[in-house]
Amino acid sequence: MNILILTGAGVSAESGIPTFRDANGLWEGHAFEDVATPEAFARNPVLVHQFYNERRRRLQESDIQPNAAHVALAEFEQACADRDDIRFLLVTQNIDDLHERAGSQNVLHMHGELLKAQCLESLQTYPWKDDLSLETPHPDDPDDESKRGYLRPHVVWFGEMPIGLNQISEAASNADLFLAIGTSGVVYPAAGIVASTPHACRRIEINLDATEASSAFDETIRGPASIEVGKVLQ
Ligand code: BJW
Repeated sequence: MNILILTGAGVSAESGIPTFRDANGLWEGHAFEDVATPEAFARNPVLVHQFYNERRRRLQESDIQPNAAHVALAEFEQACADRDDIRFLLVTQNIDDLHERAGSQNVLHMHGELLKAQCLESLQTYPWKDDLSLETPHPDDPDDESKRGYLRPHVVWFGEMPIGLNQISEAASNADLFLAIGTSGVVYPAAGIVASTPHACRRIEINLDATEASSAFDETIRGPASIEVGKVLQ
């Protein structure tokens, strides 16, 4: 049995991390064109760094912790690992590390990771907990003044290619069970995964509300991820 799970911002909402498109969501205070495109970063890197610096700091505050949905997914992964007849892939659009903190071992972050920085020149990524700025020394060459400010947040902006698409596409086309949790289904290619699962696949959506993608699912469960994920995976 092949199981593919896709999570979105809704899975981390109950941990205190704002979603994008809900009331009080991240895009309410910012036009995404100003902070989440390569053009925005080229135009105003200070603003973009500030936006991600604030989110990186917030993610590391002590009240931000995995919730019961993250824990249920980690426990399910562990249960699958003990069985030869189940293949399991967890794909997240989230850039937080709450799946890992809950114990998930193998998470595909298709939109990148907030706690990593990427060198603009080599594309090499580095674990990163601190603020980034145009003055940040390059980790490979901290004394080279001319190589300051070469790091960007390791996140996938609009117009950029998401990470791991071949693996995701292979998992989708072989899936027997596809579960989408807490995602609005408006951002592609993630929103298109459900349509690329085979006819016989069982497709379940867990979300507080109906989404643009709901009609593509066989079952839609309305409720908070922290309660519904554990019930479905029991
Ligand atoms: C709960 C809950 C609780 C709340 N319990 N539920 C026209 C048509 C088709 C595509 C395009 C188009 N024009 C442009 C495009 C492409 C574009 C796109 O999709 N745009 C659309 C907006 C139209 N996509 C791209 O550019 C992507 N790249 C690309 O396409 O490359 C080319 C290519 C790819 C493949 C093949 C060939 C070519 C890149 C997209 C990158 C997205 N980046 C962001 C920012 C990442 C960094 C950051 O965090 O700042 O990723 S945008 C943002 O949206 C973030 C998220 O991962 C992503 C999805 O959001 P998500 O997770 O769904 O959150 P919300 O807020 O939207 O929804 C939360 C949901 O949870 C809601 O439904 C709530 O109800 C629910 N919820 N609490 C359960 N407790």
